[in-house]
Amino acid sequence: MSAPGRSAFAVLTPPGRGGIAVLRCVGPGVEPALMACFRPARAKRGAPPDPTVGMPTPPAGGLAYGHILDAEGRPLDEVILCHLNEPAAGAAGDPIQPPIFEINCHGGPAAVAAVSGRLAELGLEQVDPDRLLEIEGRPRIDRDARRLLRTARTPLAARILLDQLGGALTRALAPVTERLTSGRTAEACEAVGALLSHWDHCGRFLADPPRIVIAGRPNVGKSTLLNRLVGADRAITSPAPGTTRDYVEAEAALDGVPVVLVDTAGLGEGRDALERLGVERARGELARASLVLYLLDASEGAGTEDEAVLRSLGERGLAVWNKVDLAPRPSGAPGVSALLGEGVAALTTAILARLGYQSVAAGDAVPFTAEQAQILADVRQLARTGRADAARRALEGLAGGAPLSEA
Ligand SMILES: Nc1nc2c(ncn2[C@@H]2O[C@H](COP(=O)(O)OP(=O)(O)OP(=O)(O)O)[C@@H](O)[C@H]2O)c(=O)[nH]1
Ligand SMILES: [Mg+2]
Repeated sequence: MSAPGRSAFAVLTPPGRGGIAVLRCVGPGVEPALMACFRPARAKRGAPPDPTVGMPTPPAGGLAYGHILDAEGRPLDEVILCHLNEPAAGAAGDPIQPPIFEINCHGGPAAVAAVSGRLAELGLEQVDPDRLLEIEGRPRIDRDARRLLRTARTPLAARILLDQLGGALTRALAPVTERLTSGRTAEACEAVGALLSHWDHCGRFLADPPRIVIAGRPNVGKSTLLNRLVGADRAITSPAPGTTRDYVEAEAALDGVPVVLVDTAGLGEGRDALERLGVERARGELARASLVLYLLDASEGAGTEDEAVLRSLGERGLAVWNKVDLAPRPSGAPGVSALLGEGVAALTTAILARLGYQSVAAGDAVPFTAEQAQILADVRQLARTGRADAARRALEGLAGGAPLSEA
C-alpha cells in the first residue's frame, strides 16, 4: 500500500564494483530534495543551488545530466537524473502516481555511499528495493513479479514472470470476480482451477526450483552426469570408486526450467571414516530431494541393494541406466551415456515429466508464488462452500496492494 507523504530511496543495483549504480527515489519529498542537491550541467559551474529556489529537475519523462552536490555545493558524483513519471499521469481515470526519480551514479561503493548519504541528509529514508515497491503503491502481483525477476535464472522463467508483470495473471482474475459477483460460482471455481493447474505444472518451478539429487553406488558415473546436465566441469570424476566425498550442488536449466542438481558420494559401506561420512551426507540429500536420479551402471546391472533404495524412494526415485555405450540398456528405465551425451535429451524430458512440469503458452496466466497459489485455493474453497463474498474479498487481496510480507 502506498504511504502518502512518505519519501524514500533504494539502491537497486547490487553492492560491489560496477560502472553504474541506480538509486530509485519515490515520494513527494523527492523533488525538493533533488532541487537542493542536483546541479544540471547546463547550470553555471560553481553556483551552489540556492536553497530557497533550488535547481530545476527534469520534467516527467525527461533526463538531465549533472552532479549531486554536498551541502557546500561541492560535487559528490556525476549523475544522470531520470524523472520516471509518465508525462500524462494524473489525467482523469489514471491512478495518481507518487513522484519517481532514478539517479544513475558511478557504481563504486564510495560513490553510492556519497549519493545515498546526501539523500538521507535531505530527509529521504533508505529502504530495500522490495519495500520501495510497496511505497510506490504497486499491486502485489507486480511487486512479486519484479522481486522474482531480479533472481530469474533462465530466459523461460524471465519470460513467464514478465508476462505476469505485463498483467496476464491480473487479467485472468477479473472474470473470476465477475462470476463470483453474478452468482456463477461453478464457472468461477473452474477458472480458479485452471490457474491452480498452471501453478502446479509451471509456476511452482519458478518460485522454488526443484532439487534433483543424483545418487547410486560408487563409480556409476554420477559426477559425470552432473557435469553433463550442468554443461560444465563442476564435479571431479575419475575411474577410481569413492571420488566424490562431499555433495556438490549446481544450478542448471533443463529445457529452460531452473533446477538445482546435487551430486553425492557413492552409496555403500564406505571404506573409511571419511567415505562413511560422505555416505551419511548422501543419505541426508536423498531425504531432501524433490527427485532422485538413481544411477545404475548398465555394464554391471542392478543389485538387491539398488532395488531396496529405489523402493524406499517410491515416487521420488527415477532409475537411470548409465554407460549404455558399454552395454545395452537392461530395462525400461531411461538409458544414457553421461560420458558421450547419448540419451541425455530423453532423460531431461523424463525428469520434467516426473516432476510434473508442463510448458505454458506465451501470455498465459501463471500464479508464481506459494502465497498466490494458497489464496487461489482458499478462493475456490470459499466459493465451493457458498461463501462467494468472502471468496471475492480474498481474490481482491491477491490482486490488490496489501503487502504479503506484512500479512
Ligand atoms: N564408458 C563410460 N564411462 C563413463 C560414463 N559415465 C562415467 N564414466 C566413467 O566412469 C568413471 C566414474 O565416473 P564418475 O562420474 O567419477 O562416477 P561417480 O559415480 O561420480 O563415482 P564416485 O564419486 O566415486 O561415487 C569415470 O572414469 C568416468 O569417465 C559413461 O556413460 N560411459
Ligand atoms: Mg562422483
